[in-house]
Amino acid sequence: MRLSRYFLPVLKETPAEAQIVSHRYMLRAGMIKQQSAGIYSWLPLGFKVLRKIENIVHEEQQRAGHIPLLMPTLQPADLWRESGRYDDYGEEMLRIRDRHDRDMLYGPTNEEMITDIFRSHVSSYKDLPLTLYHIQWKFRDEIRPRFGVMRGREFYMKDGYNFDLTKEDALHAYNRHLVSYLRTYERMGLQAIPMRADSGPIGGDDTHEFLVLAETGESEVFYDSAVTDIRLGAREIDYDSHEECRAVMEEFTSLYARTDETHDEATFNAIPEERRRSARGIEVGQIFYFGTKYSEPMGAMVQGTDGQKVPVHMGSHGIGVSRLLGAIIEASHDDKGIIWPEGVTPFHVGIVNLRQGDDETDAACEQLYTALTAAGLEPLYDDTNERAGGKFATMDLIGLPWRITVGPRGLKNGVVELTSRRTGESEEMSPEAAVARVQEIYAPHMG
Ligand code: 5CA
Repeated sequence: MRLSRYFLPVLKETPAEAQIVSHRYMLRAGMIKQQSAGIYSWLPLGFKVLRKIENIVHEEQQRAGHIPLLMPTLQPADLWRESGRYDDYGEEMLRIRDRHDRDMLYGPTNEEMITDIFRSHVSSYKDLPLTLYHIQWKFRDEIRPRFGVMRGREFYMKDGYNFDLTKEDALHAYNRHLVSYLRTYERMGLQAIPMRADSGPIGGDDTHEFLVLAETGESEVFYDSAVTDIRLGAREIDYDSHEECRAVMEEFTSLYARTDETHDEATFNAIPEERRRSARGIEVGQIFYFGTKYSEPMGAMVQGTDGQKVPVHMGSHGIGVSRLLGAIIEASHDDKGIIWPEGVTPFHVGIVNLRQGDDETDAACEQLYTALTAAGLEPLYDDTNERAGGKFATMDLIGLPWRITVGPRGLKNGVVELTSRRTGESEEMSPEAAVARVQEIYAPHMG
C-alpha cells in the first residue's frame, strides 16, 4: 500500500477522552472512530488488524476440529424465554421490538440459538462429538463502556459451543479449547494465563478466564509467578487425544492462578512468598462447562448407545476478538506508539523515502516495494512529501515491527537501513538483503 493512496487519519493531539494507552494509540493511529458510547467504526488500519486476529482465531479453531458457521446478530426473545435467561439477563440486554410487535434482542451471546440449531438437526449420539463456532458482533449494554474496544457495547467475539454425549467427552472439549486458546494467544505474541474464575450469567461450575497481565486490566488476579514461565511453544498437540489435552490443561492450571472472584487467601498463602503475585489483568477469553443447563430446558436430546434419549453435555468458549487489539497494545507499546507483534501487524514492513521526488531514491523505493510484494509481504510505503521526522513519527505510532529507510546517502553505497521497531536497532544492507531478511523474519507467520 502506498500511504498517499491510503486512508490513515492519524491525530497529532492526544484525545482527551482516552484514559489508557491502547485507546489513545488506537485513536491517534486512525484505527477506530467512536460513533456512540462503546460503539466504533473500524477504520482501515484497525480493520486490518481485526481481520488478522480473526484469521488466527479461525485457523486455530479449525486446527482443533471446530466447525465455523454464522448466526445472526438479532435473535427472537422466545428462544431466551425457553432457557429462562430473557428475564435473568437484565439491563445489559438490548431489547428491540419489530413492526409486528415481536420481541427481539441484539445477541449478547448465542447459547440458546446454537442449542436451537442443534435440536433441529441432531438426534443421535453418532453425530457427536460436535463443536460449532462463529465470530460475530455482540451487544451488551454495559453500564460503563470504557477504554475503547476493551469494554465496548458492540464488540466482536468468537463464541464456540460443544455438544457431547457424556460429561467426560465435554470435559475433553473444555481441555481442547484451553489448549487451542493457548496457541491462539501465543501466535498473537501474547501470554494469556488461564485462571480459575466465576461463571456469571453463562452458568456452570467449571470455568477459566484467560488473562493478559497489564496494569490497566480491569480484573484483579492472584497467581504463582511460576505460571508465567510456561509456554506451549511449537509443541504439536493431538487434539483428539483426551490424555494429551488433559496433560496440557494440568500443566497450565495446576499452579495457583485465580481471579478475585475465586481467590482463596489460605491456599494463596501456602505458595512460597517470593512467588506470590497480585496484579491486574485483561480478560481476553473464557471457557465454560455447564453440562445440561441449556440442553435440558430446550430439549436438545440425542439417542444414546442404549436407545434412550438423553440431554447433551455442553460448554461454551469465547474469545474477545475486538478486545484483543487493546490487550495487544497494552502489552506491547512504548512512548512513541504501538509495537505490533509480527503475527498481527497490519503491514509487514514500512518503507520510508527520505528524499521524495529524487529520481534515484524514488526508484529504489519502488523496486523495494515490488520485491517485497512479490515475496508475498505487504509493505506500507510512505511516499508522501512529509519531512523525514514526520514519516518516522507516523511509522513509530502505527507500530509496524520493521522499517526500511531509503535515502540518497545510503544508496550511494548501495545500502538501505533496516530498523526494528522493538529494539530501535538499525542495520545497513543492500536492498536485496533487506527483502530477504524481512522474508525470513515473517516465514513462521505466513500461512
Ligand atoms: N458465551 C460465553 C462464551 S462464548 C461468553 O459470552 N463468554 S464471555 O462473556 O466471557 O465473553 C467472552 C469474551 O468476550 C470475554 O472473555 C471478553 O474477552 C470479551 N468481552 C466480553 N464483554 C466484552 C465487552 N463489553 N467488550 C469487549 N469484549 C468483551
